[in-house]
Amino acid sequence: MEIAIIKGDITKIPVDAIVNAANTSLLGGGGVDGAIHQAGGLSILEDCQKIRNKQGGCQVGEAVITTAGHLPAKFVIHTVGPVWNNGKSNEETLLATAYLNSLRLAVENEIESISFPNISTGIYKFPKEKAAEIAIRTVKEFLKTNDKITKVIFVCFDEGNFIIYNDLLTKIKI
Ligand code: AR6
Repeated sequence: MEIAIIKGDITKIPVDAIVNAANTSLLGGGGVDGAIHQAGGLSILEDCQKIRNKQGGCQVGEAVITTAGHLPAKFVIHTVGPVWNNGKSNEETLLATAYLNSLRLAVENEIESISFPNISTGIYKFPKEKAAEIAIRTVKEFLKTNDKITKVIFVCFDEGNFIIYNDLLTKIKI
């Protein structure tokens, strides 16, 4: 089992499943969500619309799965991280749940490699260091008891997150 950290654009890195930092509407947006829909094409939005028709979107901390369209992946897993509210709205637990539910959905779909963006650390303003710690801890704990996923890639778009992840990856022991 391998955990890798890459600096770059998540839409360019081949994996079984790319995780998207979506919003509850599943209709796309800015940031990584915009990049994924733009690069993946309309088939992703069509799948999102089917999910909306069935269950009305995706709650914070939940995850849903769609085609990956033109992306170099089989699936996109859309999860919704919390908006940072000074730690007063259960944001830390909700962020961990977003990672966990994405990993569970990956296992259910026999996904072996999965890439994560730094969920909630852009438009949703979650403090980067705290978010990285939660992401790394949740993934490490999950991999300890699951051997179906063999590779997890944290894709950092900005230099700040890249430095934080590299610093924390070996420091966080489970
Ligand atoms: N590849 C990898 N990471 C990226 C890319 C990319 N192409 N583009 C941005 N990032 P954000 P959030 C990083 O704002 O904070 C959307 O409008 C970015 O540097 O995309 O969870 C949704 O529809 C940051 O570190 O997501 C929601 O409304 C990380 O991705 C809302 O934004 C997350 O930033 C979600 O906000």
